Amino acid sequence: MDNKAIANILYETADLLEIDGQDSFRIRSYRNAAQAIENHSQQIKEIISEPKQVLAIAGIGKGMLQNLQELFKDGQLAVQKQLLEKYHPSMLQLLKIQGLGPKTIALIWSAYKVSDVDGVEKLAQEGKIRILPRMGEKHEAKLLKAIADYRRISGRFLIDAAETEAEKLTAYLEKCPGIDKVTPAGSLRRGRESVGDLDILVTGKACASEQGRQKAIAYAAQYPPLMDVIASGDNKISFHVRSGMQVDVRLLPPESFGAAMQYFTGSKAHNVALRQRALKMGYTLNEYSLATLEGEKPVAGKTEEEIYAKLKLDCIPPEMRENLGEIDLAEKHALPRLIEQKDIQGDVHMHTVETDGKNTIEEMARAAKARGYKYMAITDHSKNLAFANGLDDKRAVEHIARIREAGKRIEGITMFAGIEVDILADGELDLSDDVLAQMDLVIASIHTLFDQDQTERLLKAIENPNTSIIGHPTGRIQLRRDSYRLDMHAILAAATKHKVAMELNAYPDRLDLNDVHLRQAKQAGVKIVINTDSHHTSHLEKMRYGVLQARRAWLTKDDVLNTLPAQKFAKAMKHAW
Ligand code: DGT
Ligand code: CA
Ligand code: CA
Ligand code: ZN
Repeated sequence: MDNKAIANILYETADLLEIDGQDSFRIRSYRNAAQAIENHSQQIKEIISEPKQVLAIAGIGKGMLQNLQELFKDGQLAVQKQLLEKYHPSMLQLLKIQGLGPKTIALIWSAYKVSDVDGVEKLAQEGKIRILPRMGEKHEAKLLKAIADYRRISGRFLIDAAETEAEKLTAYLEKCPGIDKVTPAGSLRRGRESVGDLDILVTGKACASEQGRQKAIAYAAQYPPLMDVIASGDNKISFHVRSGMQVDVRLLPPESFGAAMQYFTGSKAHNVALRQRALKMGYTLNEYSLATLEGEKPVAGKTEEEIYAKLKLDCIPPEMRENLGEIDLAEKHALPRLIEQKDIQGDVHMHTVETDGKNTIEEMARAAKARGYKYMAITDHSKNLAFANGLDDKRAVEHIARIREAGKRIEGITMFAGIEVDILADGELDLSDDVLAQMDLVIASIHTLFDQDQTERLLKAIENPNTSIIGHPTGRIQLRRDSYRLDMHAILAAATKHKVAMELNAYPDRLDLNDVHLRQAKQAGVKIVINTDSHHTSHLEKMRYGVLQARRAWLTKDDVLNTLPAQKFAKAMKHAW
């Protein structure tokens, strides 16, 4: 259980206590502890056995320490469990609806004893919400819209959330006797930016007999975060976990594991194309094996590699399996050598306590160095972002001096002084040319006025000779806010002309440019920089989601500037590549 997971449980418990009408002091103690843990740089799991260290965290007292100890011992909190039993686990889903807080949920519960999304929607449709105290027609209409929005996005989860769920469930299933391999397949394995449901494949000798499978399925049904079973069969169980995510667990005998990996990794389009190829070659392909058409004699099934090999194909990386021409390339032994995490030499978009980051220059530098990077850049916000305490010219110059000074002190990593400067309404940059020219690199980003078409603004920013990179170029926040309007072709053409790089923001809720845009960029000859946009040392590891996205777009090392050595990279930031 990492700090984020602990914080989530504490936040949820606080919400449930509020629904239950408990005293505000107690509720606040849970929220404060959640916030402290979320922002704590050290993992609680590493210090839980040393109470003094846990108590040293501001916002955590003796009572909360006991809660944390219980959480690590039992995997859950008794108080939370009791409250979920008293109301219903579906309460947690209601809390995820925008604008529907614990107070309103408590009100609805006390009047109608309803605690699920469908039920609340029905009440609103029947005009039964508006008649509650402090509510009205406006509230009711807003609630209906919020439920519709929730439905639209709640079907999907961000890749990091899906990965965390998959890791927890995998660790649990691996402990089942007779199971020796548990692997996620589906869209998660293909590295998609969001995931609909989890597909978990399980194999081992337990999967070879009916009795063994029954035991394994019964074991899976005991998974503590399981909320409700959707379906359960001889070799499959589907259920929801507490986050609302659906999980499909499938049991396969070892001789079919490769065929199942291939089939359930997908995509569907890739599978259809592959099956057609198999048929042409006199085979049939399904989730159990590749077999001869005549006599149905299996010729491959244990591993994916042998299936692709029998079909006379190089093994295709999961991120490429979308039927976009990858099968032709595999046949010609011409698959690209996709970029890998180890190719990344530096991370050049991150914030510090000087604006809205949580760590100092020094802490960020040491964390980047610990990841093995050769270089990094500090790029705090500019003054237009007032709520983030953005830098004006004077503070920016002082900050550059501090970054350069830290760079001298910290050996083994090159530190670039940069800025994430706001692109203003008219496309001008938020700091003076003279200050921007002193930077090693300048990331220009849009953070305001999302409703208008951004093409002119971005073109103007690209033409500014100080701009090195356009940050998170579409402005989308996945599952919350769509991209602003922009003419991507025009922007990419200008970026090529002015040798301005485009960012692939690796932070899981951004991940823009997306795969389609990245392919367009490559075609237009635009170079990419993959950055985490870290606001905390713990965010630096999000780099791998950016790398996955780049792989989905078939990018190689040569397409990405922060695979270059430091000196060459520095030149590229001044339009020389
Ligand atoms: P998701 O869950 O929406 O993020 O996307 P996937 O790709 O994980 O899709 P899912 O969970 O419906 O199915 C997992 C894989 O199973 C899918 O990628 C390919 C395979 N599959 C599912 N349905 C079919 C089908 O009708 N035909 C074929 N050939 N494969 C299928
Ligand atoms: Ca899936
Ligand atoms: Ca599925
Ligand atoms: Zn930004």
